[in-house]
Amino acid sequence: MSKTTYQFPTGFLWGSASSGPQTEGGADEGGRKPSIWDHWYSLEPSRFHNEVGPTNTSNFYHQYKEDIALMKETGHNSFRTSIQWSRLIPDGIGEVNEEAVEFYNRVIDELIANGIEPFMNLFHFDMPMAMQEMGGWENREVVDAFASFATACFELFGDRVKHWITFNEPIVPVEGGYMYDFHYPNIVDFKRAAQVAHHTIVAHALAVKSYKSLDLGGKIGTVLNLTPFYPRSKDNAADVRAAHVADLFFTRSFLDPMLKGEYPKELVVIMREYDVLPADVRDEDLATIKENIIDFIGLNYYQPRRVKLKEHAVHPDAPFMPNHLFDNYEMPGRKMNVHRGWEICEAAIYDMAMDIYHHYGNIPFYIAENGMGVEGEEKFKNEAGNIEDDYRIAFIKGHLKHLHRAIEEGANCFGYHLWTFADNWSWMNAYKNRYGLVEVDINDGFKRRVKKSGRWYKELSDNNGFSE
Ligand code: BGP
Repeated sequence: MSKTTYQFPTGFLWGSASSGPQTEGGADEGGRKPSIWDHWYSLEPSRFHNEVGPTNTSNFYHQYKEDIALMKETGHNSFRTSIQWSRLIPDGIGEVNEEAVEFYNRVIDELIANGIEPFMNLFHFDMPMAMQEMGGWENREVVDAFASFATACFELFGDRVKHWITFNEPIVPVEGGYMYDFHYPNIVDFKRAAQVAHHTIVAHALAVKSYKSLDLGGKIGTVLNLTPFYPRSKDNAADVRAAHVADLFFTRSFLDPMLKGEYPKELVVIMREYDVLPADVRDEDLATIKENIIDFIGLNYYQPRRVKLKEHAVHPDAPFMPNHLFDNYEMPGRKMNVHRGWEICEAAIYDMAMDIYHHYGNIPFYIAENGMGVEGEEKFKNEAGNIEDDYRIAFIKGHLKHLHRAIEEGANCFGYHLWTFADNWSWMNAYKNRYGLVEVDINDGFKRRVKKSGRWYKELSDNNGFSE
């Protein structure tokens, strides 16, 4: 059988994504103060897998040089991490921590010296505790404090960092913290969730405004998790409507204000009907959102969501949630990542790319996260002790084929970042699911060992594609 070659555009970015809180460790070092994660772990350690908390994570704070060398070895020409607000401005507002400035300067300079383009994100679920004590995203003063933090980052590092990201998956703290009880402050109240979402979007727009006013010659974007929604039956109007409503709540809610400058009107109508619109939305907020559109977008994709019409009644006293308007649907025979319990649907990456192409002016985008989490990955070690993760290589190839198809049809994609470079701490899941190109042994001094996928990723990047 003849081989097909998947060649990507010249200058395509290959790399991976991670975040400060998930990799740095050193939570109590260098003048950092607690974020909501340190605080929540101190209250309820049992809610974290194997009670592993955020204090040490993967020791990047000390091992960043070794890690950056390994990034080079695994073919990275770009890499995303985040600046921890709780490290740079430990009280959220006020003094900049000089030790943090030195640390992030060293990381950025080391990346550039190794030919790796830094992508810097400003918020990866990590609200400083001092800000949460003031009400977190429910309080407008926190919105302004974030804008000041963003400006400080641009001024300190913007001479070298040319790709900025305001937020990673901003809907996740809304879901986790105010709807579904998997982030601190564990509130279950959709109207407050909507307020948090709105303030997050204003904070994002203010950061974009600040960046553009500084004229530093780089680009600013955001990273959204755009899980596509598919109806159980394309021929059933109620199923199609259910998928549309779910998509309004979970996709268009952030995508439209960030790329089109306004909230979807249909979503506003539904939220008004259920009396869950945020209490405080000002004309000046809407103007700020309208005037500050991003330059590019990062798309995170792991799994699709399938929905059907609401078939089961909701208890009349249950707090309103969007899934009162649809039910989840499990497609029989779906392809699974059995280790993580997530569906694998590679073609969805094509649908996401074409959505941006058709409905958002074909704005430049990159895949900012995609990856395969595996629990108990040690069982795939060979005799030499190296993890042979052929399943991860197959996963990446499967998605790249569909991304390649979208690019051939005109999608404006400039890169692919895998989640993640080296195994890292993942919130409540701690070290349960391993995603790295590089293994991190948390029981043996955070020792790194390149997996088979890491070696393959180098070939992929060197060849700017692959053949099969
Ligand atoms: C994404 C987040 C990452 C990371 C990843 C894996 O949504 O942006 O921070 O945690 O998911 O998650 P998990 O370990 O739950 O599989």
